[in-house]
Amino acid sequence: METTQAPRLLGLDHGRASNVLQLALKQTHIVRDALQKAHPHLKFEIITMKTHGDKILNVALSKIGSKSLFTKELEIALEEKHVDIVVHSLKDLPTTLPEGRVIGAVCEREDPRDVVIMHPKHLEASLATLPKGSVIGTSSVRRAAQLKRKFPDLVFESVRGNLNTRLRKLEEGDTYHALILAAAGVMRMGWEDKISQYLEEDTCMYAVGQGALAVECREDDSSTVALLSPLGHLNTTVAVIAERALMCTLEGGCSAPVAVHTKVTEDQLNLQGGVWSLDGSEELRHTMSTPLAEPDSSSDSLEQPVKMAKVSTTPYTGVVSRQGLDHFMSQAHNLGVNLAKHLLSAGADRILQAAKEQNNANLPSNNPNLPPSSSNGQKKEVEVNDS
Ligand code: DPM
Repeated sequence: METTQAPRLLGLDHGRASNVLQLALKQTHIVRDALQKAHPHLKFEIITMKTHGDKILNVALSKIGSKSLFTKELEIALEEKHVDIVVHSLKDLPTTLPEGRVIGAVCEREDPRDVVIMHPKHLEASLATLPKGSVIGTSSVRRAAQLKRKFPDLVFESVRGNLNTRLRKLEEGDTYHALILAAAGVMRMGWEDKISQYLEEDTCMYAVGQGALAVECREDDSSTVALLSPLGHLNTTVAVIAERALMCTLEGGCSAPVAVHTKVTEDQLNLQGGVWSLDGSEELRHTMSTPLAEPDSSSDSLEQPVKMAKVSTTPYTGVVSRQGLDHFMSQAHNLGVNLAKHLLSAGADRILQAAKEQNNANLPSNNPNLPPSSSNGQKKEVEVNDS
C-alpha cells in the first residue's frame, strides 16, 4: 500500500568532490525543485548512491552494449522501494522500460540541438573552417556519422568521461580541437558561454529524446504518478513519444546512428528521422507529420468509463498516458511508427544492421572495466547510501 509520506528522489553520487557539478545531480535538483513548487506541503528528499557508472566511464558509450547499464542500481533501488522517483536524461532511457516501471512525467525540453565547444586556441573557428585533420571528440556514432558526411576532412575520436572530464581534456590538452555535446547538458552545467556553434538539422540532427528530462516511477505507485503529473509538458511529451516510437520500431539503441528533428505547432506534429552508416557514406532521411486534433466527441463510446477505471497507463514507449491527452499521445506514437516503417522499407534495416555488426566487431571483449553480466536482471550487490 502506498503511504501518504512524500516520495523520495534519488540523485547520482560518484563520491568525489566534483560531484556537485555533475549533470545527474543537477537534473535531480531541477526535478526536485519543480516537485517542491507543485506540492509545497510535501517534502522531497534526495538520496545519493554510488553506481557502476563511473567504473565504465573510460569505455566509449557505443561499446558498452547495454544502454541501461548506467542506471541499473537506480532501477533496483526503485524496485525495492528505497526510492520512489528516479530522474534521467530521456535520451539515456531505453524505449522499453523494465517491467513495472513508467515515465510519470517528461519535463519541458531544453534546446535539443547539439553544439560545438571549441578548444581555446580555435575560438574563432567553426567546424567548416577548422584545419584539415582537426580532431573532434565525440563517442556518439550518431554525431560522428552525420558530421563525417558533412566534414570529410575532420577526424572523429572517442572522448571518455563525464562532462567535466571531457571539458578538461579539451581545454587542458592538445588532443582535441573541439567537442560535440548536447546543448541541454552544457546549459544545465552553466557552460552556455563556451558554446561556439549550434548545429542545425542539415548538419547534425539530434538524438531521440535529447534535451528532455524523464521522471521515472513504479507503475503501480498511483500516488507518485499523480504527484508527477503537473511536471509533464504536453508539447515535449508528444514530440518524444513520436521519436521513441520511431526508435523502438527501428529497433535502434543508443549506439545506433539514428537521429531526429521534431517540430510541434498548435495543431501539428512534424517528425524528421534519419539513419546513417557509421562512416556517413549512406544517409536516409524522411519527414512525416500528423495533425494533433482533439478526439471526435461523437465517437466516444460507452466503453470509456470502463477504460478509465484503470487509472493511468497504457504507456507509450514507457510514458504514462494522461486522461484527456491519450488521443494526442496515440497520434504521436503512430507518427513515429509510420515514419520508421517508411525508413525500413527504404533500406534503414540494412544500414542499421551493418552499423550494429561493425559496432560489435569493435566491442572490447573481456574488458576489465566492464562490470560482470551487464545484461541479466540479477539484483545483488546493491549499495544504497541512505544518508
Ligand atoms: C546518449 C548519447 C550520448 C549520451 C549518444 C548520442 C552522447 C555520448 C557522447 C544516448 N547519451 O547522443 O548520440 O557524446 O559521447 C548524454 C548527455 C546528455 C544526456 C551528454 C551529451 C545531456 C543532454 C540531454 C550522454 N545523455 O549528449 O552531450 O539531457 O539530452
